[in-house]
Amino acid sequence: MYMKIIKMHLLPIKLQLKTPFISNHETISEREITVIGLKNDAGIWGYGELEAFSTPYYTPETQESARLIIRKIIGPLLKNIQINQPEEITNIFSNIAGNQMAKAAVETAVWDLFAKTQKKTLAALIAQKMNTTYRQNVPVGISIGAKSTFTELKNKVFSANSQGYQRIKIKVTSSEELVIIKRILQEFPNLTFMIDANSSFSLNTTAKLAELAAPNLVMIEQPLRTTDLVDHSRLQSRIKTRLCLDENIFSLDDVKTAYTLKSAQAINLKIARVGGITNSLAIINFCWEHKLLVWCGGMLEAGIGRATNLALASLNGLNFPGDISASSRYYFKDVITSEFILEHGMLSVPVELGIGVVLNSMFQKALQNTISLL
Ligand code: OSB
Ligand code: MG
Repeated sequence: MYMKIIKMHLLPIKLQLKTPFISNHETISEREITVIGLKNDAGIWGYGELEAFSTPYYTPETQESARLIIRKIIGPLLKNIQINQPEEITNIFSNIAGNQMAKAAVETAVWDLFAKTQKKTLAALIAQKMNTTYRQNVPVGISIGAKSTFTELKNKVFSANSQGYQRIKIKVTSSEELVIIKRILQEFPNLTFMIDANSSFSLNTTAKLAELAAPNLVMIEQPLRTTDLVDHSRLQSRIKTRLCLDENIFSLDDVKTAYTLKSAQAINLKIARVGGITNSLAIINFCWEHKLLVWCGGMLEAGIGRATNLALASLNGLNFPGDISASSRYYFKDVITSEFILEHGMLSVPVELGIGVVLNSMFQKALQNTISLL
């Protein structure tokens, strides 16, 4: 039994963040996403979310560049093909260098569509592909933007903890901020912290990072340059705290290189950054085999991307709570009809088929009114 994709629609949407999100790369106040809608020959819709940012600071792609690639290159590859399994899509796209987020936007929509044709949730389908089980309630953490004073940060940490988030990630943009981080780690000895430098440090920061080691600091994410794995390896050999990689991981090959060089002990896995779910599952398998820790990251997704992440994060065997906060943390108005609500530090996986969320009627209408690119 195979399916054909007969329509592909793209809908760019801008969402206002409740509070600007500050990282070393940029300050984001408005999140632009693109919803991808695929319709198969049985009239079923699958949805994906294009997660590139408007600017090429976090990764090389942008919303506009990725939409161009989807329209001109990826869309035509879907024409008149028969799909038996969602993994086939990754092979169909394999001649396209890079452009992981463009590929992932379409590939995740195919997974959603496929799960719906199989009358399964995406979470159940992924668990089945991985020969393991999944959780109905997924432990999650929060990522707090950078550049707070000690008092501001203390209040944010207090608030995140009282909402129930199971671990707190703090963004840092310079080594000076580590003084504040150190005080926060001491102030909350019973909470679990990560820091994420988004490439703002260099090996000159080694001594300060070594001093930061504490039982409640479980990892330092992406301390060094986005293109580096060698200096990360040097840094990892000189400090006690485990390193985690984000920006330099675009593929399983990158994970293998990082593992071989001992550049990190953990991987922040983002479906969008590695080109989709099939690649994500291959990376998780590699990490499990080689005892690299792996967990599901986030990048300010709207409802469709959040639901897709949650399906992946529901897999039993991911090692840390995901960067998947409640819907209410980010946007005044999301693109889906339901809301992800935090309960006891967990989000529950939708029980409806596929990603289990529905585009709200205004956006669904707007999406269908765009011209199909197939
Ligand atoms: O580095 O993990 C990151 C957001 C945008 C871009 C990069 C990152 C992040 C986050 C936020 O840390 C995670 C989230 O809550 O979506
Ligand atoms: Mg990061």
